[in-house]
Amino acid sequence: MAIDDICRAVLTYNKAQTAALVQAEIVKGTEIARILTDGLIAPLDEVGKKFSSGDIFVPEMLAAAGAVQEGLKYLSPFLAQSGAKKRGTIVIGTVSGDLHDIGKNIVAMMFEGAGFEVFDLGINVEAGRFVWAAKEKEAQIVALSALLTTTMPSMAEAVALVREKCPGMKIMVGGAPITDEFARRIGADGFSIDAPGAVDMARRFLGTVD
Ligand code: B12
Repeated sequence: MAIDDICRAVLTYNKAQTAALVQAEIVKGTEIARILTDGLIAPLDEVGKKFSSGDIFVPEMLAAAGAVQEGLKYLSPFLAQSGAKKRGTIVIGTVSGDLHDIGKNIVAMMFEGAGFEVFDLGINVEAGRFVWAAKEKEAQIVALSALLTTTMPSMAEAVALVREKCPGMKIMVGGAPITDEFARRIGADGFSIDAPGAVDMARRFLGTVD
């Protein structure tokens, strides 16, 4: 099973093998979403569990992330491929104190693929930078990512500041610890559990549902 082989390559921190197997699946015509979800994201969940149980540590987590990023390089042209008309502008970033960016990058690529112009502020983004970028780029949507329970307060702070300084801005949030209930509590307009859901929500926000 070739998809399982990709998982194994990630779980043995083998960048070159992950890249080669992802390329082979693309050539075979395997659905891109399947390579992404079952081949690259699934093993990261496994890595998270092993980290929680103390079987692995930060260096292994970093090595697995490196392998996934290597595989993603080959998927990104497909995810970001767009024949679609320009739909609007989105500023995205991982909130202050948080260095996780794999999920945020996937969301950003899929926004691009759906025809949005995307300004990615990267990781560890202070609340004020979201406000600055949203105004500078005349964005309609600000999208915030957080992967740590300890950075959820930074997300709340960023939502509050964007709300105050950018009236009318649509704000969406996501990341593993984020829930619908939390999103509502901090005053965001929406939450999605994954990247395709984020794209649907952005389309709904701008009234550009096909
Ligand atoms: C890889 C990884 C790392 C890598 C990150 C590399 C990188 N470039 O991103 C490194 C090694 C750097 C790392 C560091 C740390 N990590 Co870490 N990490 C992970 C791991 C294994 C995978 C994360 C990931 O990429 N998942 C895959 C992506 C695709 O999923 P995702 O990010 O959730 O994104 C999807 C959705 O959430 C959604 N989404 C994401 N963003 C957005 C945004 C919007 C707007 C929307 C709508 C949707 C959306 O769409 C995405 C695609 O479908 C997770 C475990 C896990 N299962 O999550 C732990 C995990 C998040 N890390 C954890 C911890 C503890 C840490 C450290 C504190 C460890 C330490 N002691 O130093 C540091 C913190 C560093 C920091 N300040 O940020 C814990 C967090 C626990 C908690 N209570 O918060 C986890 C859960 C592991 C665990 N089980 O304990 N980590």
